[in-house]
Amino acid sequence: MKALILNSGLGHRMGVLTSEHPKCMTEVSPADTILSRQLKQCADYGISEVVMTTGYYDKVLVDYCNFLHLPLKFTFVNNPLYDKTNYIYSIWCAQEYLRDDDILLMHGDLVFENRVLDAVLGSESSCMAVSSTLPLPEKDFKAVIKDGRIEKVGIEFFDSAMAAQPLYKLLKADWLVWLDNIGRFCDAGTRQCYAENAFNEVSGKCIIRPVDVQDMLCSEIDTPQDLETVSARLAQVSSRNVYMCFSTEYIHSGHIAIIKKAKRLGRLTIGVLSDEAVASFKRFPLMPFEERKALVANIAGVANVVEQKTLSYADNLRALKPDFVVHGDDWVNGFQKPIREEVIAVLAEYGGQLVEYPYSSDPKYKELDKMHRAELAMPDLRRGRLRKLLNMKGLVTAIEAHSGITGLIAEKTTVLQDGKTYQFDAMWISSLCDSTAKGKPDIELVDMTSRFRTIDDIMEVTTKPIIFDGDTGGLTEHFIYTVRSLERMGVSMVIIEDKTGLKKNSLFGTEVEQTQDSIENFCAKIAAGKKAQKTHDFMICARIESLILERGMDDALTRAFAFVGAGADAIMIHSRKKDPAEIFEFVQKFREQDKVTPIVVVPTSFNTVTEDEFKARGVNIVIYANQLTRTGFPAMQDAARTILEHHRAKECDDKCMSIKDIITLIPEE
Ligand code: SPV
Ligand code: MG
Repeated sequence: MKALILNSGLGHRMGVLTSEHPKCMTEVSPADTILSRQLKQCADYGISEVVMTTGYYDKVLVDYCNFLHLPLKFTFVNNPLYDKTNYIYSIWCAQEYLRDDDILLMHGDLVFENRVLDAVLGSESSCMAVSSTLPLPEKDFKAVIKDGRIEKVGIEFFDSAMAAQPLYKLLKADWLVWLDNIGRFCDAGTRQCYAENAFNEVSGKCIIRPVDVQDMLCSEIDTPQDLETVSARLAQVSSRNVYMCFSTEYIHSGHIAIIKKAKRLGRLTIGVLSDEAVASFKRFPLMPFEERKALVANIAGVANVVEQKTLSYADNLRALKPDFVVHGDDWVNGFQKPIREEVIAVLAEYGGQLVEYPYSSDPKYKELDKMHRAELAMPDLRRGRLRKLLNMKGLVTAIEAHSGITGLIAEKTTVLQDGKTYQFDAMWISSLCDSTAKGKPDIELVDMTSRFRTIDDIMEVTTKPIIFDGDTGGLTEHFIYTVRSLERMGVSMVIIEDKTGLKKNSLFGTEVEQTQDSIENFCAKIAAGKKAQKTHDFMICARIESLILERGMDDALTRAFAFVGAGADAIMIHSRKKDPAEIFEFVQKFREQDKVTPIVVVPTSFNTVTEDEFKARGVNIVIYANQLTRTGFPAMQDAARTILEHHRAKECDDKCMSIKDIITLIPEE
């Protein structure tokens, strides 16, 4: 597309302001003249060729354009009869340069804000800027609109008309129809009328649609009074603030493109999501907040960067009161829809506006995302994430997974509530559920090789950190190897319980015979494990069975401090009571002496306590240890029974996921 800017006129109504240069060189802001603004806008919107008609102060104008050093190729065409003809003839003088492309046509005295250019250039058909909200001007252009297109343009039309501005986008086919008629006018000696007179005769073949720019700034400057009004409006437009939110860790061309559009609307502030918000919304950020902030701050056009602590924009919008919020249109549906609705509501509180641009879904962005995901699944990155999450969130949640599919449920289940997204932070590979899935009792019968196989199945399809239920840890000599293997695989934490001999599930409590290990032995096992590990990331958590085995609170606490002394990175305190009192008592007494060692709980029995309450009391990891197994198996038993009862599968159908859903449940990577 080429720009055609008409600058041949005398601009005599401007008085002394045009005594030394053409009107377009009049200053409209401290930084710009009418013309420099137009030219910068052209360059910014990717227009590289400008055809400019000249006349009055021709040389001053040409020198000025070159002096601006913009990435534009100029073709200047002088209208030798500039003082005797109108711009219809200037256009005709330049016609040989105007036949090979679409045209953005503007008068040289027109000042318009970028939103106007967005609307005009965004039009798929030829168009002209009109306003449905401005009163019809007495002496300026009006456009007669019929059947969604412009029938006539002129100062004399008032019926079915709207105020119109000489800013057109003209597709080549339409433009050539108009241009040829301009030629007929000029050849016939009709050179003192508007080019629009030629258009009015051929408007049936040159289809120009109105683009309604309402009360956006789009005005010609004809008089010193116009200059004052337009300059004041321009100052307002330039002081507008724009807000966008970014959660990304890498910048691709799609981000740059939307930033470029956003900054055209005003001074751009970017809200960078906090690590915690990113972790809850997407997945754990590989790059911490400060680095993401620096990345965004250094993008050209970004004036300011602030932290956005939640997915909800509300706090930042109320604090910053931006005139515009910019976003891709991908959030119109889907899980971000409520966030969008809240943005619209908050903007309405003070008269702000949401501007949405089409979302760019280039396949290479998906590829980048996939690579990023793959990185998160790599052992070194996955292993260290549990510690990072603990530091970041204070309280981490984990849900049981015992297979690829339960791993995917743990990985992908998300709930949007009160403008926040919730998902599990980590996965727990329970001995109970791993054994149950294999139809075996939870007595350390499923050997480590088989348990590692389960870890591998889960790791293959997920990225979240893994906490492994290591039962008793086995013999110390064996535990060393287990630690090394788990660490190498990328597991973040192993929890071993202070029992010995034939281990039974803790939820049996004292109903079965269980032997608690001595403090000395168990400390030695912990110390040996800590010595064996190679990285700082891997964590060994000591699980205390004193409350399960009814050995009392003092025993539990004595063990806890001894195990921490032996090197345990965390303590898990277990109970099978419904009442959380003994867990709370333990946490309180432990925290009186140790403020930092993470505490883990498994609230299978004491399941009324919320995560917030646990956090407030000083707990750091909450493990939902068996709920997927306990909900999945009854559903399967019920299906099996239903088929047996009816001797066919029909009655079972309503209980089943559709075949289509099940085959699309797992996307092919
Ligand atoms: C498991 O999930 O295997 C556990 C927790 O060890 S519990 O079943 O509560 O003992
Ligand atoms: Mg277990």
